[in-house]
Amino acid sequence: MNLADKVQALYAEYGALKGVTIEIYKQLIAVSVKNKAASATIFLQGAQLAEYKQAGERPLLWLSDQCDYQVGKPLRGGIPICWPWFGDLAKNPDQVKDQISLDVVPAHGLVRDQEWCLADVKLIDSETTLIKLELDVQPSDLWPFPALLKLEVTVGRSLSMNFEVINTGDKAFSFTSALHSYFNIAGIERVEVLGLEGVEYIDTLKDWRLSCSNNPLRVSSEVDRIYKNLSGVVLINDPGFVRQIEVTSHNAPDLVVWNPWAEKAKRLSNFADQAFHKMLCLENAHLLDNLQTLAPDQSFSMGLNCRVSIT
Ligand code: TA6
Repeated sequence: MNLADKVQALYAEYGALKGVTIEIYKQLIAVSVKNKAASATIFLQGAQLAEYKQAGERPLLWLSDQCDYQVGKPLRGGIPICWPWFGDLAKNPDQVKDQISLDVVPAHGLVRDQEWCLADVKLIDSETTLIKLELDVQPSDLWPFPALLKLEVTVGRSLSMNFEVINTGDKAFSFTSALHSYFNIAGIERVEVLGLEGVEYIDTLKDWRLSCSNNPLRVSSEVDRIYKNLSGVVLINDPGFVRQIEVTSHNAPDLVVWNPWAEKAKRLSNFADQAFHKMLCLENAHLLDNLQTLAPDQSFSMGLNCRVSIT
């Protein structure tokens, strides 16, 4: 089915719902929803949430203005889904790595550039819209295990996401994954991240050494850390936008904090040289020793809840 036919079919199914529109961005299809509390846009490719905005607030998420919107190219920004491995496969546990026979594989797994199916859009009430997407993963040279992935996004007074993995095959498999959220901030130099004090982290920029700090995190150079086994709310305090972003997760014990800063920003695709001032990634995940293994018919889910509060 070509792009126009897909859009027509989606309109036939969901176009009558209040506040729901089906949109085309160059080669990609997106579903936008708007209700009394918030609005959001999610792309079928990668089930990638590109924007969430509470009514009367600035966008919660950062999205590059250099996105290509091309088939097979994940958007830079929003909330990409990283599965069945996070980051560089070579840095993943052997139990994950040894399942893949190919030498060259994409970073952050294989579902960011796949077109997911829009399984449902429901108006729960005047302030809450539920969007469901699914991906039926077929065995391939890249990943030999069948699986069904489900993403549920609740757009309301806060943003909730639940990512589920179901082993639909007859063999067990292991994976790591993350919801790779890019948050929209006024200026990285003035931002503080609260809630990580005293939490051990792996510093991937310092030979993956374990470290810990009792101070709120302030960013003044490239940061790429994996905070381990944390619980509770993490806050981005953003005085420039006079707001805080609250991020909580469920069943995702790890949190990656990433900003490329100036040098790495120049090497990133679809990323303006100075854009590092305007974004900060907090990525709810389960990585390394928190990898997951699913037997046939077993399922696993993790998720996040984010909201903006005015300071
Ligand atoms: O989340 C941290 C990270 O692994 C960084 O090291 C950087 O590579 C970032 O993800 C973005 O990865 P991408 O493949 O989307 O360019």
